[in-house]
Amino acid sequence: MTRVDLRGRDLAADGVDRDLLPRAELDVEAALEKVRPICDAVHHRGTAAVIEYNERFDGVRLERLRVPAEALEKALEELDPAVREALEESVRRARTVHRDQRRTDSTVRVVPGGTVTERWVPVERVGLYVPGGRAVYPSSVVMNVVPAQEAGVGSLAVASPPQKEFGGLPHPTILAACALLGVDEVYAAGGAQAVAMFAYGTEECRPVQLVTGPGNIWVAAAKRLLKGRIGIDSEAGPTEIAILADDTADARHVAADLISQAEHDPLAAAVLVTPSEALADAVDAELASQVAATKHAERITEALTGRQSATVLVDDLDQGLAVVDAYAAEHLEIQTEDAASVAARVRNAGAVFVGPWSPVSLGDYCAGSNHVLPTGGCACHSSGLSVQSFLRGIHVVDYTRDALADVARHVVTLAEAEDLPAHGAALKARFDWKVPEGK
Ligand code: HSO
Ligand code: ZN
Repeated sequence: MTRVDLRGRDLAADGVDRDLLPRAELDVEAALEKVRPICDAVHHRGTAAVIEYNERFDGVRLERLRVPAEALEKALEELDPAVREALEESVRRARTVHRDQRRTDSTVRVVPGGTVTERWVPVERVGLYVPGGRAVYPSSVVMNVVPAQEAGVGSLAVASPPQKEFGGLPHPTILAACALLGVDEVYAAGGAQAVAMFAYGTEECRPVQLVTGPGNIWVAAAKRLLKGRIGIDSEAGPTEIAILADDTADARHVAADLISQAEHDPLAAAVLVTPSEALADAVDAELASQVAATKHAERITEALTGRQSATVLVDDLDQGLAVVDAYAAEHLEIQTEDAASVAARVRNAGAVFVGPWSPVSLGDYCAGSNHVLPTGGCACHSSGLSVQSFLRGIHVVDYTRDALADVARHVVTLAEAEDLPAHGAALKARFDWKVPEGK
């Protein structure tokens, strides 16, 4: 991998210039104009427009988009038993973690007679987009559906592109994962038209309030365009792995883990941050031999040699932490001495994987953690998908007459200070147009 040498810089004092760090760029903005007419067409012409765009982009003309129940059942029956067992384990662990994230309503007594309750209410209906093509990830169905279900979302629909080789249905493994999770509303619809179908609703599909799930640049653009009308999770960009490692790390493991995420996409980012030049050399040597033996060597090589991937040399772990914090990786592995205390100092990452026995691949499938995580540096302000992503907190305000009388003069004063006297009048009207003195 390319080397970026940051040794000798006072990063703690100067801060880390993000431009020094490698990163892929995805121009979602440029895709917006192409996606706008697709969304408008679905808005105005419903299912017919989705069918036309499916035909144009996926080469399949369908009569109906809704996948019949029998097709879902059949896909589950025909699923490889080992894959079914693995998915069931993945679901079990994800449920264990996500069930624990559920919030309970809480009431705070602000003053005698005045309470504010925070009520957590699930989003009523959610649309989950599941990509087709190169990325057929039943594990992502698990990672989106489990938190939604644990949050108590009442209605969940899935859309995934129609596949020519499967008679116009979405990929059978995706259908099987939906069936396994008890999701029975699945549509053969892909790209921007699927997101628009969810947002506006069609004759077949009721509109949803929230769309989650990864997708290509067109899906990301449609989500950005329709945000506001619908809520969205983050716009998923190409996968990233950063590894902070010292010379206690095993170069074979470090290389294997960098390769594991590079396998997703030629634009995937793999970044090694280390104070050890010897480790950096050993990892490069390992990459050279391991990549050649992988099934997807071509795209892995492209990802590892792309400008988004690099080895960053630092003076020590303190400087290394400043770098990984500035990078804010989707996945961050800590492979150092006393990894748990180093990990405890990380501020920015989508998920942190501690020590030699917690590789990112574990988190992708079976750790119990969620693998839908912020990319592109968004981990400095956003979290991965969780039960919380599917809930809204509603403040319920309940004051008695006396409690209102006590604070009325402050409300009136602030309203006047903002030149909004009608706000104050709403209180005065309750007290014969006088401002109560309060206690
Ligand atoms: N690493 C991907 C998730 C995934 N990996 C799905 C395998 N399948 C983004 O976190
Ligand atoms: Zn992965």
